[in-house]
Amino acid sequence: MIRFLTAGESHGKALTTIIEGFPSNLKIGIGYINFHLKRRQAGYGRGLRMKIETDTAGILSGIRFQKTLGSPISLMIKNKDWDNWVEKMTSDKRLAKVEKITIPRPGHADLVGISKYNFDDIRNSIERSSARETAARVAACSIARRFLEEFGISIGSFVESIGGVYPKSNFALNLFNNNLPKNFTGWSLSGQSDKSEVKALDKEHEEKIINKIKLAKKKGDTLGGTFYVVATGVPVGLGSFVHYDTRLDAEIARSVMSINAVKAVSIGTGFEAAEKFGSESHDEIILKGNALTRKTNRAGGIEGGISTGLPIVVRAAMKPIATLMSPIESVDLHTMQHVDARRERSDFVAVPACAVIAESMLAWSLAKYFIEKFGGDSIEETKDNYKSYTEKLNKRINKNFKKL
Ligand code: EPS
Repeated sequence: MIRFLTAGESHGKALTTIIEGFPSNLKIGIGYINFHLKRRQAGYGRGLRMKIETDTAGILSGIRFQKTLGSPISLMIKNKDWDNWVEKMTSDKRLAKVEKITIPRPGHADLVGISKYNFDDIRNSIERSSARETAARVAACSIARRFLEEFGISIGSFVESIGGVYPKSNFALNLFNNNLPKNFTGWSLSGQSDKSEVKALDKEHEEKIINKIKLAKKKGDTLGGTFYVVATGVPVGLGSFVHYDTRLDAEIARSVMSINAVKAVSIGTGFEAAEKFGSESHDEIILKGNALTRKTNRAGGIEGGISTGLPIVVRAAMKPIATLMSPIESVDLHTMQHVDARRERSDFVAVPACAVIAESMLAWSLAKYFIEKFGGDSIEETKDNYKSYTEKLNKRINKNFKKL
């Protein structure tokens, strides 16, 4: 079983993470982790903070000569902004001049946080609920992503809409119709979308989105959006229908929904499937050579909670950032008067970053079920187990049914 924990406040000294359960001898260099950290920082519409930080991880344990040891891996990302926050965030005594925050921002964790944890300063809620934490997740999940690459599993994403601006032709249809370029991989999607400041797949769409973001900025407002995350090369058989908590779709929904500001997750055609006839929704089973597969992929690569071998297609929706420069109404908890919500430095849009984080969380969920199925203390052992299963899969089906 793999697991990870993250620790760290948004304006604290650093973020840290401990990752456990990966086999030994997996090759991974710090450059790989930092590459994905940099991807998470990109995107038109981010705030000033991203100009301060250049997220780079340091490896504290678990990796020697660029190979995992099988022991817990710990990583640290220092917050450059810490220098400006020492007095406000010190673990030592509060100085009298450090202001307490008393006006909660609607849509943020401010009010629920002080209610639940009995705080007298909203800063205590802001810090850990901040999406800064997702930097540590991306670092941790890059181990999972690297691991999956060893088995030809590739993950990428693109932004479908920001502020309701959709593309003229939606690439998602190609995914559902199984009408994909010959050497299509999940990563090839990111190869294309990473070239765009808003992770859009075409220039016209990008321009329209940027105009919408400019409008939001001008109004002191924020935007959310939708994005797709796709994994290719996933073998048949990850996850199971035997229990509610072993289904791959449920696992993925949980991990993507856990990302700050994500309010909806669907697999395959999702909500649209509910409007169709069964004959328009399901994927006909066909023979390709002597392998069984599906004509289309409306199911998004999962049937009965188990991966089908077709691309895993996840769509998610992120709500607009909750910190507004032209704020909506709130209550000052000190005076108990109606006031404008507090302005804080923040992003206007973070949907492209959210897509990268979702890639990471999807990598984690797939690695979790992959390791559960194939096990192994070293990567060599995992590969042997994987090979034996995949090579015999079709032979077993043929043999079992020929006997009838
Ligand atoms: C965030 C507020 C902003 C974002 C932050 C998430 O930070 P700050 O308050 O320091 O300006 O930039 O995101 C990150 C720091 C990051 O690394 O993604 C929030 O309130 O959630």
